[in-house]
Amino acid sequence: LEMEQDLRQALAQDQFELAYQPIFSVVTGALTGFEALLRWNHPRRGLVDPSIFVPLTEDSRSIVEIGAFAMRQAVADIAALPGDLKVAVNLSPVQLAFGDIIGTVEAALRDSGLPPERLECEITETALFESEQTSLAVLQRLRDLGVRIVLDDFGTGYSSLSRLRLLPIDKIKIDRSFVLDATEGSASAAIIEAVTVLTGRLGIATVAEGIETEEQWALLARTSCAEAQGFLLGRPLPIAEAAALARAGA
Ligand code: G
Ligand code: G
Ligand code: MN
Ligand code: NA
Repeated sequence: LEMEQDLRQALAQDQFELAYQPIFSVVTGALTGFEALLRWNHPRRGLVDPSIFVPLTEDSRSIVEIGAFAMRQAVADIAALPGDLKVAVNLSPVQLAFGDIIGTVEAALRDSGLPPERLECEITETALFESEQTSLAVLQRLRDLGVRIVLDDFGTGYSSLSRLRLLPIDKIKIDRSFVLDATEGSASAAIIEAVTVLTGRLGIATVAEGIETEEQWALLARTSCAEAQGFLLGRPLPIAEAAALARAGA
């Protein structure tokens, strides 16, 4: 309750910031972009993790305004970097249902000059299935702008592979639970391999998350997965450090 009260002033008091986790090409090892991750810099508690405060902001619907801030900031930050790096921004289903996400994205792209194809909107599989009709219509309109749609945490929800072709998505992010168990010859490794082949046939790209060991990275290189992120490759970084990484790769 105390946290909910504090959250009400957090946006006005500039307490939100973004961390940028680098994403790399599995094939070339080159930096391809960043996932923007929200952080709440609480005056007494310090950095509060989104898994704790995002659900609270969804209940009060303040995620609509906070999410709009994150979208504008992330798009502006990445547009200012050298090269043609992409930025992935997480969207709450509450933003799809109640906010003017289309207007927010249009304004963010217009004000920053970022080409729409360099913006990826991540939505979790579970969220998509919960409020399907509204979400699908909004995702389709985002896609009409030229923005890419990524299905986050893929494999943890009600994934039906055959339904993939019906969803307006460009990429799936293979959940870290598969990567965690992906040792040579494991079932998880077989699933990653099969999913990347199948999505490839459907024209859907793949990114794997949660790469923590050299073994997982090497194993991924033998699948058709195009991109990867994880603590082995790079932690979420403040924008200044993300910019340094971008300049080094440019
Ligand atoms: O950064 P971390 O791994 O702690 O993120 C935890 C969760 O918070 C992830 O599921 C991530 O998708 C979510 N998250 C991070 N940033 C945002 C954001 O800007 N908006 C929404 N809706 N969720 C976010
Ligand atoms: O649900 P979503 O994919 O948006 O969550 C992203 C979260 O995953 C971020 O909070 C980030 O800190 C976390 N994350 C990124 N890489 C790794 C990793 O290699 N291992 C673990 N355990 N978490 C990771
Ligand atoms: Mn994500
Ligand atoms: Na995820």
